[in-house]
Amino acid sequence: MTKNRDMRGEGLEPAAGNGLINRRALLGRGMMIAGAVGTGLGGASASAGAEPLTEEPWSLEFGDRTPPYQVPSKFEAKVIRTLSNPKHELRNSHSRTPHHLLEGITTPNGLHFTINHGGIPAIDPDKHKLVIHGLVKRPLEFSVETLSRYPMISRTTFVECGGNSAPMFSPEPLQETVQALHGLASCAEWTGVKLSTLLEETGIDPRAKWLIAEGADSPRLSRSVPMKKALDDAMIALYQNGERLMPGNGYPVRLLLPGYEGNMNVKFLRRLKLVEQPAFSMYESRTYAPILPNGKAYRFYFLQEVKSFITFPSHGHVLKEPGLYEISGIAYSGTGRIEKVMVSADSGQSWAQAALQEPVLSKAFTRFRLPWRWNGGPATLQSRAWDESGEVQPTRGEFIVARGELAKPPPVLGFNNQHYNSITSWGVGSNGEVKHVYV
Ligand SMILES: Nc1nc2c(c(=O)[nH]1)N[C@H]1C(S)=C(S)[C@@H](COP(=O)(O)O)O[C@H]1N2
Ligand SMILES: [Mo]
Repeated sequence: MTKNRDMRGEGLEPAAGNGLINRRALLGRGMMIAGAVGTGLGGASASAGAEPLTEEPWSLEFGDRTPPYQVPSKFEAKVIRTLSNPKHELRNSHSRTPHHLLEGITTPNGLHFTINHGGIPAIDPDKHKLVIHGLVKRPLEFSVETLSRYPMISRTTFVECGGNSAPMFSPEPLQETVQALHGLASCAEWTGVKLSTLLEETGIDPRAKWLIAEGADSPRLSRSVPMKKALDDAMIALYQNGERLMPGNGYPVRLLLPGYEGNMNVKFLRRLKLVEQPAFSMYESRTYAPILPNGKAYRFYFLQEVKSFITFPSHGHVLKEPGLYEISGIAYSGTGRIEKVMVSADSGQSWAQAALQEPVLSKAFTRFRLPWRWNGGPATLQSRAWDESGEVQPTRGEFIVARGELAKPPPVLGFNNQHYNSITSWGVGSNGEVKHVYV
């Protein structure tokens, strides 16, 4: 906590020159962003005499039918996930969340990112079973129906792939959207049964220190989870934002480990085996054991550490004219709540504290906002987050020294391109275009 207080940044309130506006200074002032209606002046004067259109450019005939399950407006057709394997070749498939086109903290189910290493299995929930066995007093088999009869909880939490933001290891900043850079993280309200509730039913042999979670998809993806996490906030999720899990997100049952590496959140969950030693499965020992510049590798890297990025404005957006904009972005930490987000518009020379939108939930996306007056000149926008444990997002300089850039050629075994949680910088040009830059 002392560390946190030191880094609080008193005295870092809006500095002169960078155009960041203290929220309080805005209260009581008109913002005058809307164009005046019908005055023909094109300015931002009060729109006295403004009237709605009398003839809409769309048909006023009786409108469309009401579908049993509604989907977004056809005018939102660009708000979609990007796919790494659109031809469905027999390899892994990623779909990425379009953060630059979304708001708030909830990722709609159709836009939640997915990674599936062996396609999406078509599991009949009436036939699916979850078995808990190994070092337990009573091995038990649960159907989806019996699981649904235990006391449930809902929890809003993010899931993030350990490989999210891997393009940030590139020695040159890639001109990509926040979707391409950071789209392997999403946040939803998950509902299900606490794993500790089920472990009370089976009983735990005191020798059990780990459990091995296994999926019912073709790779039988499996990961080792410390018992401490299993008994803390691990959850067997059945619902996602109020409806049953999406097929790509683990239907009908998934393991949810709030704040832990995406890969450990085993989907299509069929088995939990309590054991004394971790399994050292392929995904934990090869794929998700990042190699460091000194040649050593992490044995386990469970935590998704404190991170933030600006979603507006970001690459792909164009600012039409100088004036007032709201910088908006997402911050999160696998450790707990977000404590503070600082924003800079001048490459980190001065910083202002962003407003955190309520609710600020533990291990969930937190929306931050800060008004910014763009004067039409070049600006470099950055965000930096602190969590309640006092951890702070490292600067890019600090991060690259510790973790390295992408090796050329890439290493044969393992990757040094995981768990990037440093700062993202967006350069706004005088033409209003936004570039990805390194500072
Ligand atoms: N059974 C199974 N579980 C899995 C996977 C998988 O392919 N099969 N992918 C993992 C990976 S790599 C990640 S990052 C997360 C992604 O969760 P999501 O697809 O719900 O976003 O699920 C993990 N759980
Ligand atoms: Mo992942």
